[in-house]
Amino acid sequence: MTRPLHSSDAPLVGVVMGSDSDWRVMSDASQALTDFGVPHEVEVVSAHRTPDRLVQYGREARARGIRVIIAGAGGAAHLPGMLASLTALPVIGVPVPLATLDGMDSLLSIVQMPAGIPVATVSIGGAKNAGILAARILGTADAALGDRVEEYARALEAQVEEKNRRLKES
Ligand code: RP5
Repeated sequence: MTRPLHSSDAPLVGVVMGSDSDWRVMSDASQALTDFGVPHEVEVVSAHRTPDRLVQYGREARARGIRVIIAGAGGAAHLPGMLASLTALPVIGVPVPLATLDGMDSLLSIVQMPAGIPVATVSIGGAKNAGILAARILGTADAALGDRVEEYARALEAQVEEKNRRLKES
Protein backbone atom coordinates (compact mmCIF):
# COMPACT_ATOMS: atom_id res chain seq x y z
CA MET A 1 0.00 0.00 0.00
CA THR A 2 2.65 2.55 -0.90
CA ARG A 3 1.29 3.89 -4.19
CA PRO A 4 0.90 7.66 -4.11
CA LEU A 5 -2.65 9.04 -4.14
CA HIS A 6 -1.80 11.60 -6.82
CA SER A 7 1.14 12.14 -9.10
CA SER A 8 2.01 15.27 -7.12
CA ASP A 9 3.35 14.92 -3.61
CA ALA A 10 1.34 17.87 -2.35
CA PRO A 11 0.08 16.98 1.12
CA LEU A 12 -3.65 16.19 1.42
CA VAL A 13 -3.64 15.58 5.17
CA GLY A 14 -2.14 17.79 7.84
CA VAL A 15 -0.98 15.86 10.89
CA VAL A 16 -0.50 18.43 13.63
CA MET A 17 0.32 18.04 17.30
CA GLY A 18 0.69 20.28 20.30
CA SER A 19 4.27 19.25 21.03
CA ASP A 20 7.00 17.10 19.56
CA SER A 21 6.47 14.93 22.66
CA ASP A 22 3.16 13.85 21.08
CA TRP A 23 4.99 12.19 18.17
CA ARG A 24 5.31 8.89 20.10
CA VAL A 25 1.52 8.63 19.61
CA MET A 26 0.94 10.67 16.46
CA SER A 27 3.52 8.81 14.38
CA ASP A 28 0.91 6.03 14.09
CA ALA A 29 -1.33 8.39 12.11
CA SER A 30 1.53 9.30 9.81
CA GLN A 31 2.43 5.62 9.35
CA ALA A 32 -1.16 4.69 8.44
CA LEU A 33 -1.27 7.49 5.88
CA THR A 34 2.05 6.37 4.43
CA ASP A 35 0.75 2.79 4.23
CA PHE A 36 -2.29 3.97 2.26
CA GLY A 37 -0.13 6.16 0.01
CA VAL A 38 -1.67 9.42 1.22
CA PRO A 39 0.70 12.41 0.99
CA HIS A 40 0.71 14.32 4.25
CA GLU A 41 2.62 16.89 6.26
CA VAL A 42 3.59 16.83 9.92
CA GLU A 43 3.74 20.00 12.04
CA VAL A 44 3.95 21.02 15.67
CA VAL A 45 1.29 23.69 16.28
CA SER A 46 0.54 24.53 19.89
CA ALA A 47 -2.78 26.17 20.73
CA HIS A 48 -1.25 27.71 23.84
CA ARG A 49 2.44 28.24 23.04
CA THR A 50 2.09 29.30 19.39
CA PRO A 51 -1.39 30.83 19.04
CA ASP A 52 -0.47 32.89 15.96
CA ARG A 53 0.83 29.78 14.21
CA LEU A 54 -2.39 27.98 15.13
CA VAL A 55 -4.54 30.69 13.53
CA GLN A 56 -2.37 30.82 10.43
CA TYR A 57 -2.38 27.04 10.01
CA GLY A 58 -6.14 26.78 10.45
CA ARG A 59 -6.93 29.70 8.13
CA GLU A 60 -4.56 28.64 5.33
CA ALA A 61 -4.79 24.84 5.33
CA ARG A 62 -7.74 24.53 2.95
CA ALA A 63 -6.34 27.02 0.44
CA ARG A 64 -3.02 25.13 0.49
CA GLY A 65 -4.80 21.96 -0.66
CA ILE A 66 -5.08 20.15 2.67
CA ARG A 67 -8.36 18.19 2.77
CA VAL A 68 -8.33 16.62 6.24
CA ILE A 69 -6.59 17.70 9.45
CA ILE A 70 -5.57 15.20 12.13
CA ALA A 71 -4.81 17.05 15.35
CA GLY A 72 -3.43 15.45 18.48
CA ALA A 73 -2.76 17.00 21.85
CA GLY A 74 -2.52 16.04 25.50
CA GLY A 75 -3.82 17.56 28.71
CA ALA A 76 -5.75 20.76 28.05
CA ALA A 77 -6.09 19.62 24.44
CA HIS A 78 -7.59 22.64 22.70
CA LEU A 79 -5.75 22.22 19.39
CA PRO A 80 -8.31 20.09 17.48
CA GLY A 81 -11.28 22.22 18.53
CA MET A 82 -9.55 25.50 17.80
CA LEU A 83 -8.47 24.26 14.37
CA ALA A 84 -12.05 23.16 13.66
CA SER A 85 -13.18 26.69 14.51
CA LEU A 86 -10.71 28.16 12.00
CA THR A 87 -11.35 25.95 8.97
CA ALA A 88 -14.17 24.21 7.11
CA LEU A 89 -12.01 21.10 6.68
CA PRO A 90 -12.89 17.93 8.60
CA VAL A 91 -10.78 17.72 11.76
CA ILE A 92 -10.01 14.41 13.46
CA GLY A 93 -8.94 14.80 17.08
CA VAL A 94 -6.55 12.44 18.81
CA PRO A 95 -6.48 12.55 22.62
CA VAL A 96 -2.84 12.03 23.58
CA PRO A 97 -2.40 10.31 26.96
CA LEU A 98 0.01 12.00 29.37
CA ALA A 99 1.45 10.61 32.62
CA THR A 100 -1.35 12.10 34.70
CA LEU A 101 -5.06 11.25 34.22
CA ASP A 102 -4.32 8.63 31.53
CA GLY A 103 -5.59 10.82 28.69
CA MET A 104 -9.09 11.26 30.10
CA ASP A 105 -8.41 15.00 30.33
CA SER A 106 -7.30 15.07 26.68
CA LEU A 107 -10.35 13.05 25.59
CA LEU A 108 -12.83 15.29 27.39
CA SER A 109 -11.10 18.45 26.16
CA ILE A 110 -11.47 17.27 22.55
CA VAL A 111 -14.77 15.42 22.43
CA GLN A 112 -17.11 17.91 24.08
CA MET A 113 -17.44 20.41 21.23
CA PRO A 114 -20.25 22.94 20.98
CA ALA A 115 -22.90 22.30 18.31
CA GLY A 116 -21.82 23.59 14.91
CA ILE A 117 -18.07 23.01 15.25
CA PRO A 118 -17.52 19.24 14.98
CA VAL A 119 -14.35 17.32 15.76
CA ALA A 120 -14.32 13.59 14.92
CA THR A 121 -12.65 12.27 18.05
CA VAL A 122 -10.89 8.90 18.07
CA SER A 123 -9.99 6.90 21.15
CA ILE A 124 -7.25 7.88 23.62
CA GLY A 125 -3.99 7.27 21.78
CA GLY A 126 -5.96 6.19 18.68
CA ALA A 127 -3.75 7.90 16.13
CA LYS A 128 -3.70 4.87 13.82
CA ASN A 129 -7.47 5.01 13.48
CA ALA A 130 -7.22 8.75 12.83
CA GLY A 131 -4.96 8.01 9.86
CA ILE A 132 -7.28 5.30 8.58
CA LEU A 133 -10.32 7.55 9.00
CA ALA A 134 -8.61 10.29 7.00
CA ALA A 135 -7.88 7.72 4.26
CA ARG A 136 -11.55 6.66 4.32
CA ILE A 137 -12.70 10.28 3.97
CA LEU A 138 -10.36 10.89 1.03
CA GLY A 139 -11.33 7.49 -0.40
CA THR A 140 -14.88 8.72 -0.98
CA ALA A 141 -13.57 10.88 -3.82
CA ASP A 142 -10.65 8.69 -4.94
CA ALA A 143 -11.72 5.23 -6.10
CA ALA A 144 -8.20 3.75 -6.01
CA LEU A 145 -7.71 4.88 -2.42
CA GLY A 146 -11.22 3.69 -1.51
CA ASP A 147 -10.28 0.28 -2.93
CA ARG A 148 -7.12 0.17 -0.82
CA VAL A 149 -9.11 0.98 2.30
CA GLU A 150 -11.53 -1.80 1.44
CA GLU A 151 -8.66 -4.25 0.80
CA TYR A 152 -7.29 -3.36 4.22
CA ALA A 153 -10.62 -4.12 5.90
CA ARG A 154 -10.87 -7.43 4.01
CA ALA A 155 -7.34 -8.33 5.17
CA LEU A 156 -8.34 -7.72 8.79
CA GLU A 157 -11.40 -9.90 8.26
CA ALA A 158 -9.24 -12.68 6.82
CA GLN A 159 -6.91 -12.47 9.83
CA VAL A 160 -9.82 -13.05 12.21
CA GLU A 161 -11.09 -15.94 10.09
CA GLU A 162 -7.62 -17.48 10.19
CA LYS A 163 -7.45 -17.08 14.00
CA ASN A 164 -10.85 -18.75 14.30
CA ARG A 165 -9.71 -21.60 12.11
CA ARG A 166 -6.58 -22.15 14.26
CA LEU A 167 -8.63 -21.91 17.46
CA LYS A 168 -10.95 -24.67 16.26
CA GLU A 169 -8.01 -26.84 15.22
CA SER A 170 -6.25 -26.56 18.60
C1 RP5 B 1 0.12 19.66 25.18
O1 RP5 B 1 0.94 19.59 26.29
C2 RP5 B 1 0.87 18.90 24.13
O2 RP5 B 1 -0.01 18.43 23.15
C3 RP5 B 1 1.50 17.78 24.89
O3 RP5 B 1 0.70 16.62 24.89
C4 RP5 B 1 1.56 18.34 26.31
C5 RP5 B 1 2.94 18.41 26.90
O4 RP5 B 1 3.78 19.13 26.03
P1 RP5 B 1 5.35 19.20 26.34
O5 RP5 B 1 5.51 19.86 27.66
O6 RP5 B 1 5.87 17.77 26.36
O7 RP5 B 1 5.95 19.99 25.20
O8 RP5 B 1 -0.15 20.95 24.78
